[in-house]
Amino acid sequence: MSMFCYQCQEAAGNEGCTVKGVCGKTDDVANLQDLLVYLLKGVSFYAEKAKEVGVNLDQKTGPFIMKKLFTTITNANFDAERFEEMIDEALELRESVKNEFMEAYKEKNGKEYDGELPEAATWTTDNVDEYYQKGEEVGVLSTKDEDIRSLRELITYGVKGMAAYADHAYILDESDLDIFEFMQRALKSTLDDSLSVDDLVNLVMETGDYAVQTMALLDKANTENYGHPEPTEVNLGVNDRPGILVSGHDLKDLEEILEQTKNEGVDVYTHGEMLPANSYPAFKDYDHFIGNYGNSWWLQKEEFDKFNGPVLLTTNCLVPPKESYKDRVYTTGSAGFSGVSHIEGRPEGGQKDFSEIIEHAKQCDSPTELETGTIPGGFAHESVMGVADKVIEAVENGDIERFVVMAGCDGRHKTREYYTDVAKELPEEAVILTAGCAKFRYNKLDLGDIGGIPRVLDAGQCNDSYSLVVIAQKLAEAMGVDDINDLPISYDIAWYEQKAVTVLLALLAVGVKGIRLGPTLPAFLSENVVKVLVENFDIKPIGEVKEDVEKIMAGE
Ligand code: SF4
Ligand code: SF3
Repeated sequence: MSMFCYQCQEAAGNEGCTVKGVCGKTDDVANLQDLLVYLLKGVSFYAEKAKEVGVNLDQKTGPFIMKKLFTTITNANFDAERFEEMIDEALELRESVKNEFMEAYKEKNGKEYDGELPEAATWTTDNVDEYYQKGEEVGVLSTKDEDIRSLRELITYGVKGMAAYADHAYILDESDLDIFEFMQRALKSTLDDSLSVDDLVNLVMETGDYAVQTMALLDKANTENYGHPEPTEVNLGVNDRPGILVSGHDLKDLEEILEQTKNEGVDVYTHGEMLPANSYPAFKDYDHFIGNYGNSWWLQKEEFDKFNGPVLLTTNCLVPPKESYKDRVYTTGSAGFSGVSHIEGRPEGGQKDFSEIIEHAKQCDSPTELETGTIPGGFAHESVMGVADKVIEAVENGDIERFVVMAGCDGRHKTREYYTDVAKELPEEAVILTAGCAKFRYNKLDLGDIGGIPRVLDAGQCNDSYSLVVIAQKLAEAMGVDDINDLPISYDIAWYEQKAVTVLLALLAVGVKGIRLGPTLPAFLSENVVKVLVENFDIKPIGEVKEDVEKIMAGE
């Protein structure tokens, strides 16, 4: 076995990728990612120990841990060289926080620290070649007990998704030291052999609480910077000028691309998870912001080929590019791929320099049209609550019988046709609430509306699942319902990568019960951990379409 990864829904055989990732991740990159995460746990160890002797290093360690964790989520970064550099940096930072802790300890206690140190806090080498071997040793399977391993990984993946959302907020100048503190405490806890299954279950629940806090922070950052999303008909067609296609989740990158392409004779389009950007007031002012091109991430091989111009991946999900368009792919931020141009970070107080992409676009043909027409978007909490009276009236007079939350991710597997079929099978009295790229399985079906309310209400990106929580809470308040589980809302969630794990834990944290999860339950959940989730939260796997729809409509 040369690697082991089971962090996403497409893990080989729903057990784990052991030779190469289904996502395209090589064993080298997988092992380097495992070593990086291990060292981040070592950094977290010292940062948390330092607090015990009165030194808070979170400003220094928090952002570092957040940014590096983000690069290890599925389909973000495939570049071994970048991981080698990040490991160098992690070793350097760990050394520096170790020294700060040791000095503070000595000063406070009048003697050298002689407590235990986990290996993640001590292992080091000068030889880059050893990174690969070490990564293989310290990965997922290094925890032997299956339940402890399952809980440690569940926590780690929840924190990875949290890191991604926290980073988006951070880029927009919103941060919260509590979140950094929790991320470190959680990572440090995964090194602690004295913690029981119960301790770790409690930490899983706490991860959910902090997931809610992080998503709320990002919601604040997005809406304060770009306004509240408003109901919008998003154009699916193309113009006849060359274009730049922006994918991923980073709104700041999109903003800077739009600014830098003004009057350049180049248009800008969104792909995948960037689609919701079309509904933000701040971006609507740009005449050369044309609309959305294509569908969800896994279709990029065909769609990027046809786009003809440069494509910028601001985050996941990147599929290893085909030679036919590889020279037109650019990455930035957490994203990376060996041999693909990477746009460097933002200088203090300045903008990223996208001139290379803009000049490239000018040499390209305009995009080949894939489709025409529009799709509705922009139904985040503010716009849905703006029509709350109408919604409540429709519920009270029976026009709306049920809301079905179908948020989450999309993926390659044929089994995901389930979500298209459920959308088609749901009766006309059901409204789908969605967020994340899961929506591409049904957002172009013509499902009509209920008294002007579209039957697919798209709140935005996966992080905007927070909006769906706010909508549920506000509806409960307006309808005088104490428990959100008493609302006519069901949850039929699709997951793929670790941000969906974060979203799932957030939903559990706000008390949602009876979630259907598919297309498969995570490979990283052991039988006993599944039992805990079933007993406490009535989580269930998806079943047959017709039967599930009947149960959903019956509130089961
Ligand atoms: Fe396999 Fe998913 Fe890990 Fe990629 S991220 S190696 S597909 S489990
Ligand atoms: Fe999609 Fe990757 Fe998860 Fe943000 S873009 S939802 S899969």
